[in-house]
Amino acid sequence: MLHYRCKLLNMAKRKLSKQQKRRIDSQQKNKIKNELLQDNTSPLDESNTQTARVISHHGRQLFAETENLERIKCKIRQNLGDIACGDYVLIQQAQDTTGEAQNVVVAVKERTNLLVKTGFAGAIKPVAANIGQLVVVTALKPKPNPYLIDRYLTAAENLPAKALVIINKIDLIDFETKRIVDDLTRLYQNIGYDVISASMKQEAGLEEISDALSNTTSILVGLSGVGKSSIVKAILPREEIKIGETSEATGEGKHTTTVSAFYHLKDNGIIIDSPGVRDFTPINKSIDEISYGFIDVRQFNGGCKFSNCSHRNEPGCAMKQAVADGELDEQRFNNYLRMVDEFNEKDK
Ligand SMILES: Nc1nc2c(ncn2[C@@H]2O[C@H](COP(=O)(O)OP(=O)(O)OP(=O)(O)O)[C@@H](O)[C@H]2O)c(=O)[nH]1
Ligand SMILES: [Mg+2]
Ligand SMILES: [Zn+2]
Repeated sequence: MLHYRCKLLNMAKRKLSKQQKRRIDSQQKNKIKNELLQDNTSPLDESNTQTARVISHHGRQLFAETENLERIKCKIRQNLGDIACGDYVLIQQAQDTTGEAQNVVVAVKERTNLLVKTGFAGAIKPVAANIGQLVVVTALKPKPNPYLIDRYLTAAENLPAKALVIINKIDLIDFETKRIVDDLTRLYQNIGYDVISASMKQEAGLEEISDALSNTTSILVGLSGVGKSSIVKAILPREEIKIGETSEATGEGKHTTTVSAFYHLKDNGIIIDSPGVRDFTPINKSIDEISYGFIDVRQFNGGCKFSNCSHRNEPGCAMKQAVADGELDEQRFNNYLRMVDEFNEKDK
């Protein structure tokens, strides 16, 4: 009997020591994991990291695509700053408490550019990083807003990135809207931008769009409901994309896409279908950025009689003269002045 109890005790002891061992192991693993997740100022050992590109980002977690196109879920080390869809990140593996491998983003690589927007209460929110081309999507419904198009174009110039204008839903064309499409096309083509008229409903303009999106990373911007997701779906028929309903009452969409999505196209093209960006306001850091953003207006910079010309009432204004001579489009010039006014208002 005594012998048996001893045996039980011994077993308990062994069991205890096994449990202890597990606890110590897990504490050690946790330590590694926590060290990785915490802001670590010691130099990064890049030998056991891999590079991946962020395809979507939700709070402290993101999905990234490795160089061999494997999509992995990652935790993010603290204090890495803003991370956006399109960012290249360095990933290291750690083990979690259950011994399972976990990917941790330990650094964000230097970006070529970062598109930001102003969110609620003026907070600056990153939209996408390392963008080669901004595709400004407009449509016949909701109606094109040239001021918004110009705001996107100034954003593209300052990123810097190429810009392309797509006028979607031309199947809805009628006598009145035909003039809108023609005017927009002529205006932006004259300035030097590519303009593609398209209809996802009639599958018109698809090849032109596909060609324009090859060999670069593009982001689609434009009002909710213009058909950004429909364009992606049309050029990538096998991808599953949620297409939203357009509200018949207002002609506006319902902000169907809420998280940036990332798609591969033919010829190394990549497209990021951003959330509805109804409130997108490119953040101009200076009047110079606005002037630079209007590629047609900027060529008259420095040509006015007064070096501090506001281009409103002064004599010898090269810009007003250009408008009078038909060398500068009046609507673009007015949009430029309006953007300058809005910038100055903001600073008051
Ligand atoms: N008539 C017509 N309708 C279209 C066309 N392209 C898209 N639509 C419709 O427009 C609506 C909105 O399309 P989406 O692709 O969801 O619009 P979106 O720009 O992605 O909208 P958000 O994700 O909210 O920013 C859907 O009902 C589409 O079926 C087109 O070429 N012609
Ligand atoms: Mg969408
Ligand atoms: Zn002037």
